[in-house]
Amino acid sequence: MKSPAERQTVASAEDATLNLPRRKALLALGALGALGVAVAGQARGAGMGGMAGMPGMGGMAGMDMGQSQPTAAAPGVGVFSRALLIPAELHGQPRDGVLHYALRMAPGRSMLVDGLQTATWGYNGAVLGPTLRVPRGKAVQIDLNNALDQSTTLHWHGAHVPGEMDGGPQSLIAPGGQRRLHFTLQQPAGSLWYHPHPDTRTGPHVYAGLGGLFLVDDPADQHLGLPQQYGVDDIPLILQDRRLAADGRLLYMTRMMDRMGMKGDRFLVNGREQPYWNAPAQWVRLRLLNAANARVFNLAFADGRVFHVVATDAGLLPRPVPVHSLLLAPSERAEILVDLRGDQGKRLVLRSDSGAVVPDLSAMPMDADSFDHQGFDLLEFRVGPPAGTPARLPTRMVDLPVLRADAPVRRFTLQGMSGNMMGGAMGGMEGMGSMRSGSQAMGVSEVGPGGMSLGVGGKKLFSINHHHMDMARIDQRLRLGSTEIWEVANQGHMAHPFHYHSTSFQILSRNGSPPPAHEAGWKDTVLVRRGETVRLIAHFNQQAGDAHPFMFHCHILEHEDNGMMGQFTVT
Ligand SMILES: [Cu+2]
Repeated sequence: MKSPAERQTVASAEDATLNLPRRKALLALGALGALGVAVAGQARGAGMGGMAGMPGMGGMAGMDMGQSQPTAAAPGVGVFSRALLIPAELHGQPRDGVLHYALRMAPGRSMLVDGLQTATWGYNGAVLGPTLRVPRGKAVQIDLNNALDQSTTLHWHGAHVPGEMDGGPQSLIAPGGQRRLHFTLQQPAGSLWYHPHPDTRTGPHVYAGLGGLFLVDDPADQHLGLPQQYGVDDIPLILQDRRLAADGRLLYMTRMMDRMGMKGDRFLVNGREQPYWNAPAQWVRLRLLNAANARVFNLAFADGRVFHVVATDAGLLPRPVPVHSLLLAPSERAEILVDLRGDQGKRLVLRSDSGAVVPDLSAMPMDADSFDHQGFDLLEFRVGPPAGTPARLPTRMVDLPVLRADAPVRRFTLQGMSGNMMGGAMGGMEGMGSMRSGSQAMGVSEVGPGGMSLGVGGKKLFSINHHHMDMARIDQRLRLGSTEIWEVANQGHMAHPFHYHSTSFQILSRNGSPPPAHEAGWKDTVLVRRGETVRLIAHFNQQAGDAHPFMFHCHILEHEDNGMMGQFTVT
């Protein structure tokens, strides 16, 4: 068996030799693919299809609001020219009974797309970050170091930590600044993640490349027989989309419809476009993270095979749930088991069957692009011989406690962008190219990596309970130790992934019915479809005062950055 490092070396050598002829063919295919998409959009224009068919909107799909920036050709069909990268694991260094970790945010250069250099930001590297392994019940110390040219924060998404350690918008780290965190996690094993959370700038900071996985490990779960050889049969898949200029620069908020949520036409897994994975012919565990700013993935295998959901956002399910497809909204995670025992020598493709779900998720043409209406490939499995100790599919995993509320139901309503707001939003886009003065004079950069726009966050476009985010206002005050039901009703025309900090919840109901079995576990993000009302229950045992409150917000980052967030204390 090769170590992950050796496998990576082999992959690089293959890249160097394989890619040239393949790339040329794909560029040609890409141009054809783009043409096909445009035609399909027009054909569907009479219904809910692409904007190309909307009166007066025909030219908008290709319209850049700032500089004229031709984008690189973008096939939805898999490229599969380079091997999947597995993020390095970061285990804490034990010292004085505490596990020590260090993360440094810094600029770098990455080859997200084969053959193109892209300026990006990353943690301890050029893009994304290492996979932190944090054992349950162990004291940790984490040193953060900001080597970027602007302020940011680092939030532990899904972690049960106090407000002061949570990395919310109040916890800014200045350029060149540092911050030391201490906490001990007392929560089930789960696949959490970390990402920036500055007020009005979370979207561009994540888009620039910042984000990584953060696994809570619990020895109690290691006897279940689940695949747990990291990088061999237990692999993280960080799913994202990006739009690039022809010269490789990241394009952010350059089109009118980006305001509804930034979506790209290049599909990345662990920071590489549509890679392949040399998978072993055995049960494999995929830790899926939707780290896209706005796009919902409807994951499925091209051959339609069944796979088994074993974990939701923040913990294992009572038992595996077989499915043919799995909806994953921004910031949701799932762990799935796939049986590759009979597939040696075969190639399989993991893709998003987006078109199957778009009617549930959006009603307006601006909400969905051609990839939402059709689908796209993500990762090719090249199944080779088994490796290491084969694992199995467990029959039972964990017991979930039944929570009982001890406070009145707390109600939230979600409002999307209305027709008249749209006009305002578009007005806002026009000024984008010229808003580069202000804080630049104070030595704080107003652009992202490679000159990437930071967008126009801070507009009052999306709201919760008809309030827009205000750092100076506490929206909800909770009692420490309480167990509360939160009811979230979507009054808008598109689906919103609702997330709150400091705890994990269980979904009690969707429109009055129990959630599907694959959602009946610990979660921290829930997709609320248009017209839907969900009820969630959680225990609040982490403290947060007015200086460092917790956030509740939509996890479409451009919605969060433009008002769809609120603050709560737990005291
Ligand atoms: Cu939203």
